[in-house]
Amino acid sequence: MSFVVYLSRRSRTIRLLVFGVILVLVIYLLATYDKDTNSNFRLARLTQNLGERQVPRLITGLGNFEPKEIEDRDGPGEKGAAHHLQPSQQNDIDQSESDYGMCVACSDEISLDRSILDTRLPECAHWDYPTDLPTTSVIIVFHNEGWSVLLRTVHSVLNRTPKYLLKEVLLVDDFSDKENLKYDLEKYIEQFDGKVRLIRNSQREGLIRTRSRGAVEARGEVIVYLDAHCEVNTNWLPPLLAPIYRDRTIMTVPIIDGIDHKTFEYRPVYGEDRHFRGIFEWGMLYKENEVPERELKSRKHNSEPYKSPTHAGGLFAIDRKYFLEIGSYDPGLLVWGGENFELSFKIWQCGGKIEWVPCSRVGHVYRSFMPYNFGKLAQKKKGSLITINYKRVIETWFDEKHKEFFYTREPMARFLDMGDISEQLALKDRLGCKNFQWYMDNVAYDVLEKYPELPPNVHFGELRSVAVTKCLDTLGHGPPSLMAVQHCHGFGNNQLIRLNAKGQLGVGERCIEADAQGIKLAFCRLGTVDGPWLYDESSHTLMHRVHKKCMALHPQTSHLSLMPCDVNNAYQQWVFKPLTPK
Ligand code: UD2
Ligand code: MN
Repeated sequence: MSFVVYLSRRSRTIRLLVFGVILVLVIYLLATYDKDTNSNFRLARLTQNLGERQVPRLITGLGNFEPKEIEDRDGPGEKGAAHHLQPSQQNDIDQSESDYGMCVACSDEISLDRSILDTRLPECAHWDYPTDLPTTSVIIVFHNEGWSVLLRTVHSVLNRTPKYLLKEVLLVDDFSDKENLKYDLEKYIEQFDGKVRLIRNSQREGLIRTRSRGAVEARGEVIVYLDAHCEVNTNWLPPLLAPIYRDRTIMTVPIIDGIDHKTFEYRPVYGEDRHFRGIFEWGMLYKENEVPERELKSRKHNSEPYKSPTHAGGLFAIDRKYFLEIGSYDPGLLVWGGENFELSFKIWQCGGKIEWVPCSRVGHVYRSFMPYNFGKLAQKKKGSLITINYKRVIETWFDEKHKEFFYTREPMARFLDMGDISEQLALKDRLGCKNFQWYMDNVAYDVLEKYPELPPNVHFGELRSVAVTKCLDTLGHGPPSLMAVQHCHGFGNNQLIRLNAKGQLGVGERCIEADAQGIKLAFCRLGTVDGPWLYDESSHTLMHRVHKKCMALHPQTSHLSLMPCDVNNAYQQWVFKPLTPK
């Protein structure tokens, strides 16, 4: 009897042991399961290169995520069509244009749930993505935005995002003072049963710090930032999450379509099969460039993500913890501008990547002008505040050689006080980041093709006419346009003229040329840094080497043109007067 008990006990132990071993084996196999070897995993190319820091996840399956039904609605602005108001509404149109930089009166007549056209490449509908993508907080920071425009952003996210992936829409109010935003939003978002959360700054922080606060407060694994005047397109989120799922150091960026600020027409930004990426010129203005062959060819399908040196700033997805680990944004950046470069240089140089995702499209309203001021934070004018931000960024991330290009293009930046960047330099050190030359050689290798190394300025400052003590001025016009002389105001800007060692006369990012009509502000020829001008310091003449004539001011009409050179004519004499920092 006791022998039988002994035997059965023993066999139970063996059975338990065998079962345990099998269990451990199954868990091990699941945890180390390599998704790339799964032939069903159609994103194999898209998401390979498992980063070292990748936490293995259990794949629970693949899903297509495409909506089951086509949005078929009729009404103003539906299918992304332009909506035109009546002539009798002109007052409202003008009022909202001046309050918001866009026609909020027009937006008010369009459904918050309106349909828009699917602007993606057709093949986008056929990708599968892992079903256990990370949960997401969509963070929308806002300051004095139009009610219907802000809420259409929220509705579009709720309507076009898989519920289980959307942890929350987090609205962060940057101290708005519009009545409806201040008093009615809490009530409005009650209908969303906690899916939409609202927090408010107790003072104006600017968009950069407000975004960093959003990251701290968010509850999702991934955070996605949107401006408060966006509409997300069909199945926009899974393609942004998939690259991050495989490598948490990838930041992903949707393709930004345009929403017209007057009619709210939703328009694809460019032909669906042409791809652009973010670069910059040496004054740190953001530019887009057609993606180089080298990068395009590294992919199998035209709808796959591609690497980009930088991004426009507003719309992107990033692993929340990763964003916090790399210090989110430099807290020394003020209000608006430059944060897109700061984050991009930091990500690339410190081991991460930026990918633009053609299958994710989001519409954005580009305003006619910036309707808000920078509040108490800005002791200075908007322009110099943005340049200070650029200076912090380049002083942290550029090397000596490339910093010089920035100061050549923005000579007054040398005199601006950028505050203390020692924390940023320490962070760079701590994260073991690569240098700027590495970034230029390996990531932003198309920048120099468009914006070559800048020769130093031989002169810069106001260009004063000796005859009338007035200064050459763009009058704030864009190119192509005639230039003129104006009262010298000493602030630079439209009167800050630079002559470089290769004869190029520039103002801001533009060039000064001459033709039969006169002296003109022109687009600089991409890829060139030379020009026709020769300044003679003894006679003070500015000669155009091709036409062999000199820049002259008409004594009566003040018209500027090229005239046969006459060194004794005061109307052909110009002096570069250095500007003093203000
Ligand atoms: C672009 C970016 C923007 C930001 C900016 C540079 C896109 C489409 N837009 O300018 O996201 O990166 O460049 O910094 O890439 N806001 C605040 N507080 C402020 C000012 C603005 O919360 O003090 C909000 C504003 O309501 C909006 C967002 O920040 O939701 C971006 O501002 P914007 O739309 O005026 O910037 P934008 O699109 O001209
Ligand atoms: Mn915007």
